[in-house]
Amino acid sequence: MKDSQLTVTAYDWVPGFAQGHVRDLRVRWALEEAGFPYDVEVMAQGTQKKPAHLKRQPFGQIPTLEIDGQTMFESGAILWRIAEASAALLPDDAAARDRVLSWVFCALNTLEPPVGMLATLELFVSDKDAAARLRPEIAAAVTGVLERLVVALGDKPHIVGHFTVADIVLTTVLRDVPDDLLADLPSLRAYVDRHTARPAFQTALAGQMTLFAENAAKYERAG
Ligand SMILES: N[C@@H](CCC(=O)N[C@@H](CS)C(=O)NCC(=O)O)C(=O)O
Repeated sequence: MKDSQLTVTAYDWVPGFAQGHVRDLRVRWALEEAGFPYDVEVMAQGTQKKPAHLKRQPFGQIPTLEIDGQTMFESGAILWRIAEASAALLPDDAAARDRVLSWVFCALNTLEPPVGMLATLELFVSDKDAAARLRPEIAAAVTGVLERLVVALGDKPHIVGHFTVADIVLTTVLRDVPDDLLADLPSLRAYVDRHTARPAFQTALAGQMTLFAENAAKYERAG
């Protein structure tokens, strides 16, 4: 994969609340950690729902990763594909790899759904009274899974042995948890800070944010 032609899709701009949180970040971060060179295909807002993109991503979303002309979608699948090609992201030991795979699925299937539900409630539900009424219940569901994660992580720096792809997925999900819910869980706050301090994360984040800064004027003009 190191010598493959790799192209990740990214938006040219998103609203402020989503900046630094769009899922091409995960892919860029994994590629940076692996040391695999890649191009970025910058997509103007709206083009994600056009037939050309729907052919490669059936739901009109990003990210996709093109690998030597073959396109993959779903950030979890893409990250696993990258990890399988990089010793920087997966341990050699088969049992440890299985634990990493379990944690990747856990991040996407157990943690991300309630975190995403909370974000939907806070950002997209137009009935603000209904959102405020429902928030405590959804927040409790998020806290419930986070408290189990605290126990599983214990005082380890990474979720399985050394740094792996599971830490990338977990960190990107935890970054979407509102501050008030992480405030009482210092080990998770420290976990996020430890991983987002990595140079590969910082490079990936800068790559995403630079595009938004470059294209902001175009969208602000459009109102
Ligand atoms: N499960 C998908 C979710 C992808 C997703 O939700 N992508 C968002 C950006 S983070 C998107 O492109 N949404 C459609 C849009 O903004 O029009 C994945 O992990 O790849």
